[in-house]
Amino acid sequence: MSTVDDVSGPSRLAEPEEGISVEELALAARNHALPLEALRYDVTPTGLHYLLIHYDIPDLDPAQHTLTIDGRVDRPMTVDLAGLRARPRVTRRVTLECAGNGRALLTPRPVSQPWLTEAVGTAEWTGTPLAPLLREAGIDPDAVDVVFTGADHGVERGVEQDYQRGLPVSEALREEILLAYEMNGAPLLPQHGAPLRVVVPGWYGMAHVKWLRRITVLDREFDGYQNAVAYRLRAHPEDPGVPVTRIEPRALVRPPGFPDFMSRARVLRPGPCTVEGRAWSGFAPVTRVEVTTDGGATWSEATLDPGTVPAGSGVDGQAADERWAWRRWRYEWTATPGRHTLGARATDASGRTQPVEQPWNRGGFANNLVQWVVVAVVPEDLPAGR
Ligand SMILES: Nc1nc2c(c(=O)[nH]1)N[C@H]1C(S)=C(S)[C@@H](COP(=O)(O)O)O[C@H]1N2
Ligand SMILES: [Mo]
Repeated sequence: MSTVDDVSGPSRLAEPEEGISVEELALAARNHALPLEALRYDVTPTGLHYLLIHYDIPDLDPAQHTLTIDGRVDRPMTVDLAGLRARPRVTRRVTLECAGNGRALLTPRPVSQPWLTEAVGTAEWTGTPLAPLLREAGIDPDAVDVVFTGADHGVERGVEQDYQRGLPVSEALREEILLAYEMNGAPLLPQHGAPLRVVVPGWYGMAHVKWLRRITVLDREFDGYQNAVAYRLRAHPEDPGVPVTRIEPRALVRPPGFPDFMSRARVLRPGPCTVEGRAWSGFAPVTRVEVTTDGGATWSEATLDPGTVPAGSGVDGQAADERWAWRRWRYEWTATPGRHTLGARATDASGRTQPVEQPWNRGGFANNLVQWVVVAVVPEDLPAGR
């Protein structure tokens, strides 16, 4: 007889010289990243937003879809999409980043979705705030966690499950949390959670449960797989670790010049060059971005763009609240012939910043090591037609 263990092994680290496996390639092909040139957009065009789907995209009929709120509440309820659409409508611009971003660059490499640095995107999410619904349902005073259940089902490290994530009740009651049914002004696409997902501004991607069908209030800490086993910062397999929560600050450079097809290394002409990119943090606003063009030997201040509108209500007809969106930064550089290693590091108002030495944990989570972009500054055209 066969068991799920035949197809679902324990987590592991790659051997020192082990390359990316076909299994990791299969994950990378399903779950694409943001092409870094798309850092040019304030709002990521939907098809360029990164994707992370643990199991299969479920087959859901929006007309039949319902959301149930139950558990430790006085008035359990079930609402359909029309009911949610009839409620107050809010749009927020929110940057999402996968907690595993940067994992494939770690040594040793945790074997999982092999992200480089681009598992990020910014969208305008439209939906209705969650907190009023929870208040209408009447949360028990002894509530501890709120569990969000998706309609997708799979097996992970031997545990069969629906995708579920718990949030502390204090977080779940933040007014900024949305039950979103639109992304960038259009109905959610299947891969982004159609017809309904939760958006938890400031938190890593795993909290933004897609294909949302149930919200359950618990009077204890949620001990489901994605909270108790998967998304924890652990030094070794027996380490109970700490939960992965909010997004650590990160800046990304939009690679200047043009790329080599195979290596993705950059080629650039000498002279003035605006180095630019985006920076974000889920803890506090980004207050500073520094740029290096010599591999981290020296750092210079970049200029942060002001947000285009101040944080506001984000109600329809007004500009979306951008407090939780990335900010553009720029730095004027004079490129001189030769090889240069560019990087940027963000610091936020809580004092968090980005390390130049890798922060490491078993899952490769919340790792915000500085991104390095190698550019060859070449005076003339390269020989054509090779
Ligand atoms: N139901 C469900 N929700 C989910 C996931 C999932 O696999 N199933 N993946 C999570 C993870 S790990 C991330 S990073 C984000 C990615 O959202 P996106 O694909 O819309 O960018 O969705 C989160 N929500
Ligand atoms: Mo993720």
